[in-house]
Amino acid sequence: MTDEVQATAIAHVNVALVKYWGKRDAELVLPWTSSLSMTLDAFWTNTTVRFCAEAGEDEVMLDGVPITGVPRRRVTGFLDLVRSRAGRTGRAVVHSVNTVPTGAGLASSSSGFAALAMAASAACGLSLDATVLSRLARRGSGSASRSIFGGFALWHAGHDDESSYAEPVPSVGFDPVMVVALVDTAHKAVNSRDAMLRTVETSPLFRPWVDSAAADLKEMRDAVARADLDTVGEVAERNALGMHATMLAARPAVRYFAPATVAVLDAVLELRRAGVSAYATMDAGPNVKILCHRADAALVAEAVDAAAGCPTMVAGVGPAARLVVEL
Ligand code: 2P0
Repeated sequence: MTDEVQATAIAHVNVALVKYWGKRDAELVLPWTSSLSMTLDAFWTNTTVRFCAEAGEDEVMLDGVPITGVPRRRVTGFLDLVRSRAGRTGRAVVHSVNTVPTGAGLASSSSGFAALAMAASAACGLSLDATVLSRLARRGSGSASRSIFGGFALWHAGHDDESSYAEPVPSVGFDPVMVVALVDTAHKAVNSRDAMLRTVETSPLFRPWVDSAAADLKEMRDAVARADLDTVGEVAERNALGMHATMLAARPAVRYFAPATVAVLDAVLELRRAGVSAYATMDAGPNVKILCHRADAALVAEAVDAAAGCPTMVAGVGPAARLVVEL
């Protein structure tokens, strides 16, 4: 075995159009519902993993700063999983750089664990196909299973480790953008892992939302395949607001809406009344992602600015995760 081995991977953030919210099995990260996402070109994580021969503590750096506590344990636990698959021992050094604010509901864990899964497995000499890689990334963070793929990806909930993985969804000619309204990029008060657990355990609206998700998924898959932005948008908006309703009904409530969030949601309704195809989705944070045609992106950004005075970024459909070839 080589003493020191390393690999670098880049994975892009994805935003779910039909959401994952709630685990049936926390250890294996098996979700209650299947979900479907769009990978974004504008936000990604670049991660280098080096495995050393000597024993010792793993070193995990995010944006040049060592991470500690629970986030660090999630990474080292994931590295243990990769080491045990590869039959490798010795410490790891991980350097990760995010182009997206971490922990602010901008899906940094989706790109983060997808890049980590790809870089760590390659550094160990494991040659995994995209399905196996998706299953591995899922163990780090559920949404990461989808960031292995570019374009649109469907994560099958499955019923065990083998059957729970993502795959690409056909989407010929579908090229929308998401205008991301950066309402607040500070670290959120309740992280998504804790929020979804509380929702599953206490929200009387959780089961009805799970029951409605199957129809949303089917409608979404068909609409993506025929590049039908209005149906994609309608289903995405109702699915996301339904997910937030489950959280609002949790005990105690999990509420990610800020005043500016509501102002942006109002602006989206105004845009639709004016005939613009613009639809909102939100994740575990106050930021709003507005799906629209590329030609309308500037108009949507202006409306957000006028309504809430917050900055926006425009993201198109992004590529699959990939290894960076070192020269
Ligand atoms: C999603 N989110 O489908 C949903 C919608 C947030 C709202 O996946 O506990 O970081 O690591 O599996 O993937 C965020 O949760 O959760 C998420 P874990 P994850 O994108």
